[in-house]
Amino acid sequence: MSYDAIVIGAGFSGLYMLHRLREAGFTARVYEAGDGVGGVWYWNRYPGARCDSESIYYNYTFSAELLQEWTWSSRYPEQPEILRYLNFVADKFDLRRDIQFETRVTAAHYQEATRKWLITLDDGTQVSATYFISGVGCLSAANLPPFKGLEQFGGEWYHTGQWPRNEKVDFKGKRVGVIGNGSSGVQSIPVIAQEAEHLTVFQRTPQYTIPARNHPYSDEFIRQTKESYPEIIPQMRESWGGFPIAPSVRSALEDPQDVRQQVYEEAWAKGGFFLSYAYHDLTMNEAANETAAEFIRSKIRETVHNPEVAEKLLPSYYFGTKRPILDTHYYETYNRENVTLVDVKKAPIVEITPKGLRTADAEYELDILVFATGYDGMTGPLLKIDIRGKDGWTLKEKWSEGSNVQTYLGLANAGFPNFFMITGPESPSVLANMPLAIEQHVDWIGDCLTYMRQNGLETIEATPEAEAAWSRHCKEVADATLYPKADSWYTGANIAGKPRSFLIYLGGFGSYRQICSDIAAKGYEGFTLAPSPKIVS
Ligand code: NA7
Repeated sequence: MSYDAIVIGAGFSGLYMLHRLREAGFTARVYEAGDGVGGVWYWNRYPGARCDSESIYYNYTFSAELLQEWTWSSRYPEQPEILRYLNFVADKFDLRRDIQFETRVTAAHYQEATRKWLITLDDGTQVSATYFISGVGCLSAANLPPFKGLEQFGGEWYHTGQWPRNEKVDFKGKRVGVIGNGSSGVQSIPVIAQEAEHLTVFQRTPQYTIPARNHPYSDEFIRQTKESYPEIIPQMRESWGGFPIAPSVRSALEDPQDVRQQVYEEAWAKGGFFLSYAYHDLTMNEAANETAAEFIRSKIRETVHNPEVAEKLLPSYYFGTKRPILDTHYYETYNRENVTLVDVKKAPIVEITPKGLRTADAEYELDILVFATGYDGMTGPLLKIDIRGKDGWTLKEKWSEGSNVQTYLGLANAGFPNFFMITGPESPSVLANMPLAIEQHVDWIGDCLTYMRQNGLETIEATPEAEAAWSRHCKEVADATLYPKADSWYTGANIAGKPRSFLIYLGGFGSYRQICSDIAAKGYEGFTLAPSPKIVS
């Protein structure tokens, strides 16, 4: 079989890409590993999993009708509701007929003779396409650290990002261990603690988390929001992060201590990401950062009754330089009698035993072990697939060369014609409102393919020079901030042996959008576009 385009993944990216391709008259096929749509929202079914972008902004915006038809229940809905939304979208736009479920793409090789991509599926079938588009997401390659002895564990174990689909994990009466306290750990720990007989949290690095202050939306609020979308959406598109929130223009160091305290108290009371937006220089200036960091530490000391436990929970990295976390009663959970916090930086995990887990100084008996250990972010999902461009060059080889991963705009790669990445490395992706970032890439790709068809062009490929310049720009922007100093999945530092490079464009979503539009308007500057030989001859 041959298609105009093959897309991997039926999450937010793949669903809209399919719709956009079909609307433009291209033939397209989506391959999806799961047995349903949803992507990250299909796989992340762990207890407490919820969105931490405010739901009224966590939408596709391409269809005014869809915006009016769908109604979110609360500020931060749980995973099942977001999955229902994506199923609603798939039904509304009749997307399923072009999606092949329970199918993984194992390889994608560019054939220079035919200028087609040859795609291999996990059942051995091969299909081809002119365009190969990745919608694999940024956080779909689960990181299961290679702890010694996992195979001998006598209990049940789960990774938060590969949670069982058809059975409820029953924590009642069980001794549960959770390794990891990023967003997934922080969301699941309070929920598991309520059910388990005992919960032991194995924490390596304390994190800053801010109350989500989730609440149901009133009918009136929903009515007003739906009415205001025509004004809100342009603001979102032009903003730094894809939300209609104007960042502060003030430095944290401009305000006297009492005023700053008030600003932080108000942001804390609102919950969500307001604290990150409280001053413009929190992720730029160490002293400014410390004011916010110390404010959160004071909240931890206030909330957690046992001072020794509170002390273990105090973070020391620069606030905001790892993905900010929102919680519902996270710190309060450590006041429960049935919860123990173990510092595995001080006494590292040595092995998983048949009965539980052994650290350097103690042994813990466990019935269930939950790995909230995160992901090989940004590049991991793509590198799980054997992707080869011109001359058989693999993406893995390409991204191992030089001092950092190189892409053009996070959308394309020199050496890999007609291959597009939706929210690839070096795009704003996860530091923007994801559905919006995805839509922008999908629209850009859709427009590009239409332009190529209209102009009799067959291949598009980033030039090495444009790519090197973009990567340099990404690095310069990141290096002017505190972000690269943190050991996070943004830098690849969370995966042993992964080359360290800042994998996200920090110049802001609105400016990035403008850059991409300008490049398209200049006839795809920085790309080489070639006509189809049959048109030339
Ligand atoms: P994260 O944020 O990467 O968190 C992973 C957690 O697992 C973090 O606390 C890690 O500690 C911990 N971890 C990882 N490996 C180990 C080992 N070997 N030993 C002990 N602890 C370990 O992943 P999440 O799934 O929570 O969130 C991912 C994104 O999803 C999030 O950023 C949002 O964008 C949504 P560390 O901090 O590395 O010391």
